[in-house]
Parts: sequence; structure tokens; C-alpha cells
Amino acid sequence: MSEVDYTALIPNNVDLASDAQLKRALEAWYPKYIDWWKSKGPVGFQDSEVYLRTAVGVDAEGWAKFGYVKMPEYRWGILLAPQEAGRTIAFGQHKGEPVWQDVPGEYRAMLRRLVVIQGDTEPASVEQQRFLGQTAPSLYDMRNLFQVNVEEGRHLWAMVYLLQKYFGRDGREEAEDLLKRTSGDADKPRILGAFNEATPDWLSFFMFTTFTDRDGKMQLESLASSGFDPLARTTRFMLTEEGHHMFVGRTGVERVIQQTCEVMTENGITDPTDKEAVRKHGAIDLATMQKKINFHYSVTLDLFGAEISTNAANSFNAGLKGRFREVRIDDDHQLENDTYPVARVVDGEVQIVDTPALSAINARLCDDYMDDCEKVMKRWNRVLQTHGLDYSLSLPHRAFRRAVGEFSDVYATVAGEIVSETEWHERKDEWLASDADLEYILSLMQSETSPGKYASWIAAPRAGINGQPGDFEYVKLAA
Ligand code: BYC
Ligand code: FE
Ligand code: FE
Repeated sequence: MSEVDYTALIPNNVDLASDAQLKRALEAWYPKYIDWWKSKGPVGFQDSEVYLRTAVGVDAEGWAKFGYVKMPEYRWGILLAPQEAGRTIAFGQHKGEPVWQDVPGEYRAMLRRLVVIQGDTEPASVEQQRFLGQTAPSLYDMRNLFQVNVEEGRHLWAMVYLLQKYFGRDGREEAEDLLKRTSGDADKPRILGAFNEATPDWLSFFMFTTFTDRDGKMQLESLASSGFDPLARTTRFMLTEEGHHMFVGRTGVERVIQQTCEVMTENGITDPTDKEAVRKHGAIDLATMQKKINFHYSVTLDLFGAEISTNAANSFNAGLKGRFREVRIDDDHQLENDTYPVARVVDGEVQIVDTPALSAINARLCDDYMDDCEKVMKRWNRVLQTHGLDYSLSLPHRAFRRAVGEFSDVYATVAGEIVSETEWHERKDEWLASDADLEYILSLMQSETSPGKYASWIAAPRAGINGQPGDFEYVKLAA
């Protein structure tokens, strides 16, 4: 059962061969997916040989193999983590009951919505990143981009499998619609805000994979404890891939910082706010990086939904969506008598208010996300410290520039001070990249396609992918 069948059109470890109806539905969806990939996926490079990893097993050790693949021929598979015998529901009102192998009728709509929202983000991110191959700072980075893209494509398959197997005709319709909405489209946009933003340059891509893929991690972790076992097993395997996406983002930004630090040290630039001095050498100044952090972090916080949410309380109670690493939390996992401290706007300032824990599920997940992001900031700041620079990067306050939840009606500075709308607009260039900053970044986006060479604004990685040497040809460009 957990062996992956690679002889089938759709590689899988779910014994697809024995379910003729499902197999037909997925095989009918396959050409539509390929059409979508070719028309809305990476622009160009479809005939190039890309050094990609493909999942070939689901155990922690040795689940992937590396080799050259043309992207449209990537083996997008349906891979579930192994079933745990005797697993019971870990939280909510059904706590202790055996997990569900089928959709519980009373929760069908709730569950379908979670699967559809999760599924919608995956192709959206591929669409957002479709032009980046053309301006890759190296073949190494180009390969990483395409690796992330094919895996987000696989994540879409993961959700489509659930929809088609467990949700009948509605599920098949939802699967079609996942290919019909498009990131940024005026008429049929993707469901969640951040997935309709543009990713026009590589700094944005690295920030996106740092911050927005990290929301993916948090959401998948909370679905990984779902009482609906097929969803839990699917998301558990997706998490193994998510690690690489966040690695690409975190080390990508780190390498940009590294390059800037080197430029500053070599040229005796000591004022970190002197952006022209750094830009003269083709690097990205630290202040602009801070502004990009402010943008991507605040957009991503909105993905957690309202801090206080009955939707979240209902899906927790139902046993469908838990908290971050639910099973490791030391409490009763039902939360009927618990409270949780939630940051809210009270009398014109941000205050912490004890709130019934069930209604604060989203707030808590968001807090766990913030802690995770703080660790990333520490790593980035270590690079600055190593170079003896008196500057540090930081996360903006949670109230800054929010469109969803507690802070959506107020205007707050990056320090969390609530100001008037007029003042906020007057000062916003202090916190967000200006058009001129963004144009400068875009002007740096020239592709570098010689093996082992890197664009002026980014340092080489510390190690190659799968132990490959520095001048490895990660993408063999089609003539
Ligand atoms: N934009 O109670 P509320 C990833 C709507 S990323 C627009 O506040 P809830 C990835 C909401 O639909 C992870 N609308 O929120 C990363 C609702 O509308 P209705 C993706 C929004 O439901 C990088 C209303 O507001 N996975 O995998 O508790 C690359 C009130 O809802 C937004 C998931 O998110 C928004 N930002 O929580 C590739 C997991 N936020 O129904 C991939 C599945 C809320 O009242 N989704 N609304 O009309 C969920 O768990 C929840 O739906 C959310 C929202 C956490 C997103
Ligand atoms: Fe994903
Ligand atoms: Fe991802």
C-alpha cells in the first residue's frame, strides 16, 4: 500500500489501480492540469532539462531521487504518509473516537471548504511565479524555483485527489474550478488575498517562500492532526516538501544580505541607510530589504483569517483542523474552559485581552507563526553581526497594514502605534518600498545562466543541491 506505483500514469501509493471510477476521474483531470501548467505555469523552459527531485517513497529516509526532467514530464504523484494503526481524533468534541476514513456527513461542507482553500493556494503560487525563470540570478536558483513550482503543482494534485475521491460530483466540480481561478485575475481571482499579489522579482520570491510558504507550513501542520485521516496523511507528506520551499526563501534572502554585507565591507560603506552607496555596486540596500519584509509579513498575517473566528472554533470542535502540532500540546485539547490572550484594539491602542480559547484558534496559530518568523530574523541578523554591521532587520508589528481581522480597521506603524489614516499615508514610504525602490530591484533582474555564476546582488549558496559541485549545470537550457 505505501509502495509508490511509478508504472501508472499518475504515480501513487493509494492503490489507484483498484478504484476504476476514481482513476478515470483523475485521468480525465490530468490533461486539463497539463494545459493549465503550460498556459499558466512557468513561461519558457518547458523543454529544458531541470535537475529535479521526485518523491519515490513516503518514509523519512530516502524518499526522493534526483535527475534531469522536463517539467511537463514531471511525475506528479499522489502520496500519502503511512496510515497509523488505531489513530484516534486528538481534539475537539470527538476526541478519543477513531479517526474518520470517510467524510463525516455533518461536516462535509466545512471539510470541503478547507480542502478547496488549501488547494487554491497551490496553483496560485505557481501562477504568481511564472515569469521568474526568465530573470533567474543563477541556474542554481532557477532550479530551486522550478522545484518549488512542480511541488506546488503536486500539492494541487494532493487536494484534487481528496476532492475527487471523497466529495463526489461536487468534488469534481471544485477540482475543475481550481484550474479556472487565476492569481490576480479581475473576474476570477484566487480565494485568499496574498495569492493575488504579484511576485515580480526574485527578492519578492525569496520573501514569499520565507513568509508565505511558512503560512503553508502552519496551516498544513494544523491539518496534519485532522480527524479526517486522508487529509491528515496527505498534509503530513506535503510538509516534507514544504521544508525545501522555506529553505529556498530563507537562504535566498540570507544570500542577498550576505552580498550586501560584502559590498559594504569591501567599499568601506558604514551607513546602512545610505542606499545609493550600496546600489552603485549592484547590491540591494538593507533598508529596502526591511521594507520588503514589512510587506510580505503583513500580507501573510492576513492569511490566518480573523484572530477571533467562529469558523476556526467550529472546525476545531469538529476535529477537522487543530492547532500547530496539536498532539504535542499539553492541555485537554477541547478548550471549553480555557482562555487565550489575544492582541486587540481597545480604546485606540493595542491591548492583550483574554478570550475564550476556542474562538482564538486562529490567533494562536498566528502567534506560533510569528515565533517561527522570529527565528528566521535571528538567522538573517547573524549575517549582519558577522560582518560587524550595526543594523538589524525586524518583523513589523502585527497591527501594521492589515486587511483581515482585529487590525483591519486601524492604521498602525511598524512599531504598532495607531495613527490617523492621513499620517499613515504620509509616512508609508518609511515602511514600504517606493515605486523607485521596486524599479531598482527590477533593474537588477538580469538572468545569469552560466553554471556557477551569480548575479551581482546575491552571494553563491554555501552548498549545492544533493551535494553537487559549485559549477553544476542545474538546468540544461533547450537550444
Ligand atoms: N482573504 O473566520 P475567518 C499554502 C474569509 S498557504 C480573503 O476570519 P477562517 C501555500 C473567509 O473565507 C496555506 N478572504 O477565517 C503557501 C470567511 O469567508 P466566509 C493555505 C478571507 O475561516 C505558499 C471570512 O473571511 N491553507 O499552503 O477561520 C505557496 C471569515 O473567515 C481571508 C489554508 O489556509 C483572506 N486572507 O480562516 C503555496 C488552510 N481570510 O466563509 C501554498 C485552509 C479569511 O465567511 N483554510 N477570509 O464567506 C483555512 O483554514 C481558513 O479558511 C483560513 C481562514 C485560515 C484561510
Ligand atoms: Fe504547497
Ligand atoms: Fe510551498
